[in-house]
Amino acid sequence: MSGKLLATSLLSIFVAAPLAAGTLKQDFKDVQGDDKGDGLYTYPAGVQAGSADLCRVSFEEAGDNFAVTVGVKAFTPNTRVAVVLFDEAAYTDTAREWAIGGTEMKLPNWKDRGAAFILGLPASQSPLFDINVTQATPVDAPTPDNVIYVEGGPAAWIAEDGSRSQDPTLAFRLQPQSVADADCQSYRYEFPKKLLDTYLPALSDASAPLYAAAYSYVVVEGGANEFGAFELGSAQGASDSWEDADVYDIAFTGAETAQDQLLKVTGAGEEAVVQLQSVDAGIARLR
Ligand SMILES: [Ca+2]
Ligand SMILES: [Ca+2]
Repeated sequence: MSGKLLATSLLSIFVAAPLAAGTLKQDFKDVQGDDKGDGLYTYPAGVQAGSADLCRVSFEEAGDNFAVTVGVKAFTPNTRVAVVLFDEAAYTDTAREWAIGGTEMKLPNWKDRGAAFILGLPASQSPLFDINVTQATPVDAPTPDNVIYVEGGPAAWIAEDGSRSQDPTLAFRLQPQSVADADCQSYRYEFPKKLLDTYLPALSDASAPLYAAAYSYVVVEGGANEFGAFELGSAQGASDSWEDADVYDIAFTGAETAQDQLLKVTGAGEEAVVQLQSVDAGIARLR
């Protein structure tokens, strides 16, 4: 066989190869400098500027694994990024579930049809890792970092053996991998899709719609820290009412100004809680 014929044969093999199942790959940019909550929030003392400024949230299927990559302007020990994945049934359900992290937001009800992640630095790089396990808080259910939550209230997560657990010592821990990124400090969190076969079958079903929400907040040692997120007070530019979302930045909001509007709470009581409702209002459709 001549070299030219061989090259042609190889080319035809590549052209004829069918697309492999599970090729989801989505990369969402977030504008920088919008880490101001409803437009007025500033960071508590001691927290580096940009610690909650999202600049990227990416999702990728990698064979039997799924990877979430988050980029933050300054990824510090105070940084926490919550990412929630959920299916069509959750998206269309009018009921809402409390978001993970005590952020005073509600999301489409992802219980038994979704999963949430609280993402931070690797344990070895953060003195605040698992602060909501080790620090006394008003809640009876701690919220460990870099785990996969399958229930928000009370919090429960995937254990090493794939079962549902409320024991932080048994949690399956995501291992953050630093990713080179010119825009921001990024980490990739990869896990086997089969871990979510029970709670989010849509993850492994290439034909099933899949949705995501992502938002950032900060944790601090001691002080006004409730349910995980730093409780914003008037000194931080918030009105200090309980329904203020303790969220600095949010992804998937469409136009830049839409974020302020989404996080600006009016009214009173349950109805005043920030609710992520639909695509481009804090939610992205991944497929
Ligand atoms: Ca941002
Ligand atoms: Ca944003």
